[in-house]
Amino acid sequence: MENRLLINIFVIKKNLSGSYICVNELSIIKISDEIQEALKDKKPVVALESTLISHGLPSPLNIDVALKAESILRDLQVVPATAALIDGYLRVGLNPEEIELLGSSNEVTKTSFNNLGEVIANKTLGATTVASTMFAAYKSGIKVFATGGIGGVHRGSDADISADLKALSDLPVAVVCAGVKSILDIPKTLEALETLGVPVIGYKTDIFPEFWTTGRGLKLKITASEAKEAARILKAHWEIGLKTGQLVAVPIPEEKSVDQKIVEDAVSESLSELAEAGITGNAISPFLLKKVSEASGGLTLEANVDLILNNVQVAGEVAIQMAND
Ligand code: PSU
Ligand code: MN
Repeated sequence: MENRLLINIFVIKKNLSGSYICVNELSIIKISDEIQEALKDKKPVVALESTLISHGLPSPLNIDVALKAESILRDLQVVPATAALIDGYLRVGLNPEEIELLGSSNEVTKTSFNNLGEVIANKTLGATTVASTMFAAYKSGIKVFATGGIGGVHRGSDADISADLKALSDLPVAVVCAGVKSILDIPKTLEALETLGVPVIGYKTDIFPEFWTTGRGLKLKITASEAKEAARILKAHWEIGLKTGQLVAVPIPEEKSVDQKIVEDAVSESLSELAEAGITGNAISPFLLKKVSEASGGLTLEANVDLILNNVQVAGEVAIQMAND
């Protein structure tokens, strides 16, 4: 066992967000100097995940999108904090070469709570999902995180429920996303979020967004008309003492929304291929994303990029408002 795991086992320190963590955790979680500095100065920071780079989008488009997401934040004077597992560390804040590596290597493990320890222990390359990025954000003291869409309850199999829902139930981080992919059971996912006490704030909408489309009419009870209002609601939830994550659900811009019929046909074709291919576990979502893109003639892939970048912009604006106390 290495020294870093043996020393300071009983030393507890306050992290940047004011909660207590063990020093040995701190030494496995490496937060870049720039991000540490920004958090210390209460400047806005937005966490970004890496599974959408390694498993969600094809290469080299994935690298362009990941770098573009960072530059959108920088243009807003917000510090990007892309998370990944590299050389035995949970890293928060990557350089462009590391982003390129995640986007081009075939050896990246999709990492959630159930295999985070294993990827750290074996020092392999790992991409963080919504769940593990929320964990990285929480441990670093980052309050806002942008992604494409969260995982949820899978269609046809109530037993396949993404650990993203557990993370949302357990970790106080705001996840800015375009709702849930229609490869999942969206009404059941919304019910699960309600049961877990996770607020779903519709951003300029009262309809739950469905990733590639603006949504088919599942009503939301909370709406924010601008970033400031979203930040006010997010803060109040935590200030009262609730500890869950929260969703800011941002619809894909209307003009970029894919036709509902095209999505439905592509999803049902892909779901039947899934059954034939015998794909299981955490390979299901990446398989379906790829198939839906093929079946829609690339329309959903284009929309996926648009919605990610739109969410990043909104997350940056929300983080600025969160930082304005
Ligand atoms: N958003 C995207 N593309 C993705 C994802 C989100 O636009 O690939 C990833 C996230 O990392 C999320 C994961 O956590 O999909 C869901 O995987 P699963 O259903 O296996 O929990
Ligand atoms: Mn699953």
